[in-house]
Amino acid sequence: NTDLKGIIAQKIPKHAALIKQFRKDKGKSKIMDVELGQMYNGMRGIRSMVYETSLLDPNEGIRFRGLTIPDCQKRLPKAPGGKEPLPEGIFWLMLTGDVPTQEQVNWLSKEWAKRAKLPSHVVKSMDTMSKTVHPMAQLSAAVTILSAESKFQKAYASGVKKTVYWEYVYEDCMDLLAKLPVIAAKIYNHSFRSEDCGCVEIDPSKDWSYNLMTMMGYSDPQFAELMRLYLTIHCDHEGGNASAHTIHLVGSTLSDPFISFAAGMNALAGPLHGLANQEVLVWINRLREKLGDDPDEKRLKDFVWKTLKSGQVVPGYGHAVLRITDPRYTCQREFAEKHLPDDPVFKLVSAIYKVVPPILKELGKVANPWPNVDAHSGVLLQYYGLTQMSYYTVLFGVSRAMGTLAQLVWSRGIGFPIERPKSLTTEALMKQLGGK
Ligand code: FCX
Repeated sequence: NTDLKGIIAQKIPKHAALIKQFRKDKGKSKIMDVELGQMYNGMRGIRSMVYETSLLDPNEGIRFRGLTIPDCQKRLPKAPGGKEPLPEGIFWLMLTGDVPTQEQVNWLSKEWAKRAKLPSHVVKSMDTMSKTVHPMAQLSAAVTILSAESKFQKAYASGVKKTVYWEYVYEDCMDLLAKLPVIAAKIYNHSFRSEDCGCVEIDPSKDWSYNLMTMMGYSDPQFAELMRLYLTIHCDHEGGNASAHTIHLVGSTLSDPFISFAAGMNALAGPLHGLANQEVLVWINRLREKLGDDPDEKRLKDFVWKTLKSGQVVPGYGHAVLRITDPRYTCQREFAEKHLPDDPVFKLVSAIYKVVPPILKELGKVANPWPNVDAHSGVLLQYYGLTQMSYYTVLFGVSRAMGTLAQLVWSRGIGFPIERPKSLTTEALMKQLGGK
């Protein structure tokens, strides 16, 4: 059955009824106590939102609707002759909760290809944007402008019932997902390639990742495989991270999916979040300039300490929730071991993996000394010729759309209200706790 909208139309009322009963039975139950320290520490660890598409375990990593990354690599459909999962499959999984068949995934590739064309006003705005605008700002601007096409916005203005909001949100999310590779490729071509690069069109017989790659001017089938893996593993990381949470929050005001997603991209563009993949390669290149490709351990350690002593973070290491090496790092490392074992930058990334965690442990204050997803993605992209580091986070954003937009459909389907946690002043807190 490839009727994706019909499948979720059946599932949403069942899940909404389950939640209704659950709230009736357990609505007053306590989940946890909140400590003052958590309020001042970026709300770290406070269990305060419901997000259905994925769940992060500090000691295991991410699960998408219950499946780990190795599970997804094994069970999700592949491109002909390919070994990596098609991102279309993980979107289907997150949206429906079911592992899709090859037929369902092929349908999704075709459906997105069908919806991919950009309106001419968006093309015009993108073409006239200054090339000095960071690719992430271009992404945010292009998607914001695309909101002129929102079906949800029009339906809301015409007064449709709350129970059918999700149907229009679904249409907008599908349109946005379909158009994102075209937007992303246009940003790449506009920023880094000559005006007459002969940018190709979507090929409806090919998958989402392959189309993105070819529209950016790449053709190596192994790079298409990397793209499929990359776009699969960056898709979601439960709901509390800055980009997902922003999209969830803005969506809860009934802003349309385009402007909700654009808001999340502005969060992803921060160096402590998605921009870290750019920062990692900038840092590695600086290291290579100073120490060459094969520095001994002592010089490598000195370089890391110098970074820390100058007050900077080691990009790509640490995490607010994870307490292990990120499985998204591990699967990229496995890809590199298979396809580029002799690449000097990959060898350097491996050497860094040996020296950084003990140093961060020694520092004493870092909760997680292990690498996160961003520590490995840049080295893979640059191996295939994608050396423009300021572009990397755009690919992260294209992928992050899948989890966050799948959740947006569910949030409107379930009828989550506008999000509005309570804040307090320090004065009010002192009054309550008796501090001075
Ligand atoms: N290098 C140096 N110091 C680090 C560090 C790192 N990689 N990671 C954490 N620390 C420091 C923090 O800066 C903080 O110092 P402070 O008390 O002087 O302000 C202290 O250790 C405690 O922070 P901690 O609780 O471990 O981490 P947070 O939850 O506050 O922050 C991030 C998590 C990811 C922001 C932090 O580890 C970091 O800055 N890492 C480098 C940037 C990065 O890789 N970001 C990408 C994360 C992620 F995968 C993604 O969103 O894409």
